[in-house]
Amino acid sequence: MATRVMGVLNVTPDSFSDGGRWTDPERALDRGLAMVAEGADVIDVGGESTRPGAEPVSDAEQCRRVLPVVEALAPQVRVSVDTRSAAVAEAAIEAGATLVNDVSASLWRVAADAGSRVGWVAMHMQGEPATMQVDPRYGDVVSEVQAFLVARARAAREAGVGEVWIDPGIGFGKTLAHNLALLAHLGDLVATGLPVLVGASRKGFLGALLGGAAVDDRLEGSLATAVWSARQGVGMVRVHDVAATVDAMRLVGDLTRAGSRG
Ligand code: PMM
Repeated sequence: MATRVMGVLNVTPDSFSDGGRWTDPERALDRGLAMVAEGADVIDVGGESTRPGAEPVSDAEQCRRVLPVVEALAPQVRVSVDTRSAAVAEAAIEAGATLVNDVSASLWRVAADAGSRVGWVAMHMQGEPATMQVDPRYGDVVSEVQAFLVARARAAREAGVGEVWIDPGIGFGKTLAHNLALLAHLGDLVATGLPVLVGASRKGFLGALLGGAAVDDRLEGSLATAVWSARQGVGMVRVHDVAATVDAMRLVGDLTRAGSRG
């Protein structure tokens, strides 16, 4: 199946890439609809930045930021809510979200209680955003992340969640080498049979690999990573640059089909 595209919509003053740009609900709605027109399958609405060093945001403030946007977008497109808070996830589901994008991998009961129309994304993170990049360590990052995600997915399935995604959490308590190892071995995650989500768009490791490129100058790296992920069998990529990602993935998909003679 074709890899789906999740468009990032951070309704925050301080996210590393789009922070402060979509804090007005009307502008956020316009941005969400523009990403739908560009080919996004899901819009991921978040009210708390989880960039390295970020401080937690209260439930009330997250709700104030995300609920109007979720409510306005949900009739037009599938909406996910990017939160670590059960209360915010519940309120967003009430407002129309049907996917809980959970960087804490702990909210599966919220999805289970919401019934079969709501899915759950379990993302791996070592530590907490405030300190996760200080000194991340693993024995074998690929097998540790995979074991964690498979265990969380099993717990969610047992609780009754029908749709469970796993995400290696690029940049969440990981060095450059950890991120590269996880991306190089995405096939291992895909081989679990669980649908895999990857969010690498504009992240810091791309800046490092691209000679210190600033956040807005990481498009080539973001596209290369999205295409790579799709070719490894990843089911969804979480991106800021939807139109360019859709084009790049379609082009490589066409090439792949043209090259298969079977
Ligand atoms: N990355 C960010 C936020 N939420 N959710 C998932 N599932 N996977 C990710 O990699 C991920 C995420 C941080 O990026 P942002 O500040 O651009 O939203």
